[in-house]
Formats: sequence, structure tokens, C-alpha cells
Amino acid sequence: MAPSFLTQTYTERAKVNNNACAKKLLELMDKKKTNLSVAIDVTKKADIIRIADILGPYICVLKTHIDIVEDFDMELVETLKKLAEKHEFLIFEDRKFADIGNTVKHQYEGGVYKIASWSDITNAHPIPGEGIIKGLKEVGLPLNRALLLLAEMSSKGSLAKGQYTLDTIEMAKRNTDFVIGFIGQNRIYDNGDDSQDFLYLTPGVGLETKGDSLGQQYRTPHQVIVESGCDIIIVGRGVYGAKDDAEIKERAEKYRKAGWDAYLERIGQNQ
Ligand code: 6AU
Repeated sequence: MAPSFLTQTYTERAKVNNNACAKKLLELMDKKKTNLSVAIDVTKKADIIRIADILGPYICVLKTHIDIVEDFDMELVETLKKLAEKHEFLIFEDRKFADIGNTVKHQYEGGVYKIASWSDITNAHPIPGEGIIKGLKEVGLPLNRALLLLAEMSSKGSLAKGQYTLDTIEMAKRNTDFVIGFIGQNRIYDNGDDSQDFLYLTPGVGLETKGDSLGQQYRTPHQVIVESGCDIIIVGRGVYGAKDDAEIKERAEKYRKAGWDAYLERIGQNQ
């Protein structure tokens, strides 16, 4: 059997990935030595911009929840786009679309947020069936955008498991022009070079705590990257929940290093 993508470098994987967005992401990860994505789940425009500029050098993906921003305007996303260029990271709006194709198409393209116009990557629940991918694809593909499917969730009692997760992967395999991977907890599908190389982005990552009071569950970067074979760690409160900007920077470097060391161990390049 061909070697698994698990032991290849991000650069090697970039070479054989046909999706422009996934290719760019894999290339910049090796270049910047980071597999860290930070979820900036704060509610004020100025705070998002300030934190994004601090985090820029440490991250490969900046994750947003645009609908929690109280003073949203298009200037915010224009500024984020400039920061993405300055620091070389991709923007991922964590919209978790979950409706029929025709509805999500409008939600993705229009409304107040016009997500498709500024977010490189977004995600969707597979629950409505394949029409959700088709609807999003009509808007996103011409703009070179990419989609992640939620195959598993980090929260306690999640229903996204077993056959649901396996069916999600089959759905992704039928739409590899637009679906570049999954939000998930484990590398479920990987048969080496004969299979599609999906990216696994994994939330529920924390070094200090095991969870919160609302069902979130945390694992370490080592568990996620080495033991579960995922590619990108998504950290929220573990980074932005620091007391000041200096500590945000310190925490970002700590998570970047933990994620990167785990990746080097996985590909057999750790000293
Ligand atoms: O590190 P935290 O717990 O502060 O934040 C985790 C971030 C949040 C969640 O909305 C998101 O990751 N998330 C997701 C995503 C990325 O889709 C899926 C999931 O299963 N669990 C989860 O926490 O912004």
C-alpha cells in the first residue's frame, strides 16, 4: 500500500492536492512552521483586529464567528483580509451551515455578512444531505473557496459519530473539488496515495484544562496531531483568553510550538 499522508510533510501533500485553497494552506504551514489555527471568539471589532495582528505570525488559519461581533461592518473584513495578506494566513468563517442548498446559497453569498466574499474556508453540517454542498459550491467554487464538513464534534454527547461520520466522508469523496477536509477529532479516512488527501482541522484543544461547564472537551496538541493523526489544531480561549496582549503572544507561541513539535514527531523529523 502507498504511504499514508500521515507521514508526509505538508509540502509533499501540497504538491498532490488539486484544490488551490488547500494547496496554499499546506504550503504556508511548512513555510511559517505552524499548524495552529486560533478561534478569535471575541465580540468587538477593534479587539478582533488587534488580536489578529498579534497572532498573525503564529497561525496558519484565523477562525471567526462573524455573527457574534456586535459592531460588525464590512471594514472589519477588509482589515482582516489585509492582515491575512500581511501575515500570510487563511480566513475561516466557522458558519456551520445546516440548511437546504437553496437557503445556504443565500446565507453564504448575501445577507449582512457576505461570507463568500472574504472567507477562504467555511464549514457545513452534512445533516441536510448533499444539496448543502451543491448550494455552497455554486457560490464558492468560482471564488476559489473551500469547504470543511463537520464529521465529528468536540462536545460531550455529540450525535456526529459512527455511521453519520462515515457517511460524511463518502459525501466529501464525491465533492473533492470543493470539500478539502473535515472538522473532526480523528483521521478517519486515509489509505495513502490512492486516496483523497483530506485535511483534518480539530477543535477542543487545551493545555491547561480538560473542558468547560457547557460540554466542551479538550485534548492536547500531541493527542490531536500524533495519536489521532489530525492536521491543524484549533485553539480559542486557550490563546485569546489571556490577561493581556503579551500573554496572548506567549500562549500563541506555546500552542504553535506544541502543535509543530507533534507534527515533526509524526513525520519522524523530531531531533
Ligand atoms: O478553544 P475553545 O473551546 O475556546 O473554542 C473552540 C472553537 C469555537 C467552537 O465554535 C469551535 O472551535 N468548534 C468547532 C468548529 C471549529 O467547527 C467544532 C467543534 O466540534 N467544537 C468546537 O469547539 O469557536
